[in-house]
Amino acid sequence: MKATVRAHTNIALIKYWGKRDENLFLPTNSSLSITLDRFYTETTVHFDHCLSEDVFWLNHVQADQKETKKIRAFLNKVRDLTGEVRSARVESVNHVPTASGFASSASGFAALAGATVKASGVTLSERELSQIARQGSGSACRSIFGGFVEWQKGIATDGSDSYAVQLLDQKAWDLRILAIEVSTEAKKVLSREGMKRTVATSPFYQGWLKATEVDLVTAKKAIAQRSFTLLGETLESNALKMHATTLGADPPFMYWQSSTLIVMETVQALRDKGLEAYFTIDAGPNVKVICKPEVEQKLINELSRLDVVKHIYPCQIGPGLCYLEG
Ligand code: 2P0
Repeated sequence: MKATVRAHTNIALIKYWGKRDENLFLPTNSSLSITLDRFYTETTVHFDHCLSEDVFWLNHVQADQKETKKIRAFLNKVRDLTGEVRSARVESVNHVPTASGFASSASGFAALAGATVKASGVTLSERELSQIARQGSGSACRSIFGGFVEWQKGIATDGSDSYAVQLLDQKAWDLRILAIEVSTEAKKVLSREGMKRTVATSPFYQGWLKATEVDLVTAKKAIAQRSFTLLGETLESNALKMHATTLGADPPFMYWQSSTLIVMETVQALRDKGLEAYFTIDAGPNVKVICKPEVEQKLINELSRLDVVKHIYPCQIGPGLCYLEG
């Protein structure tokens, strides 16, 4: 059996930063994201009794042992659940700009979860799919859904209550996201390692956990009320707090570059002049700027004047999993 699924990337407005269980990918805090229309992964999974082991092709090239091992470990988790015994050929294509630093693990594991389950001939709820995708990469559990999505951390030790839920669908609130590329260099500290080090060593981590709980409540209220200012202030402050924890880690690290700071300062200066927009930053130097549709073009014009800006990708809010033919 064969299935092809498309899943879109997401960006967190309230960040996932830290695990309480690394094997099950259980987070220490709940997070909230929007799914993007622009960047996605398409994955085909074909279970074939002629194959003696799983094979993985990424962007039309056969992946190395290390990458294939990660995919195989994930397929094993799904096989345990569905009873599938055959090996699979997995073909994934990332429609994320090459080496842009925009993460594709969320869309990658969401698409893989959807295609593997479908190809096994099993029907699961979106909630169950979210729990499976989570075990490939935490943020992937949010990419099962479109629109505004909350990943509820849960408290159970087996992960049964840690999954994403949709807060608003794709069309409910038209906000725009500018993905601002300032660097295409590979990051020095991968997010998985970065969050682990922060949890273990940063004296600011307990403060982060407390504050982010409050931020989540505020962000959900802002979304329910469609209050852009409240949401923007909350998401910007939450991103800054996440990055503050990395400065306290041992050894300390920082995802920002000078170009990152220039974009951040410019967004704040434009806001002071009445162009309302807010930034967020993930585990890398690139910046995402959130705004309303009516200021999008003006903001693009202003930000593209900066020498440090290599590329701007305008995005809208995107859909959840799409099942494709073939
Ligand atoms: C997020 N990040 O909420 C946060 C903000 C990075 C900064 O989710 O170890 O690739 O695979 O669960 O999902 C990146 O972490 O980490 C991430 P794993 P993942 O989007």
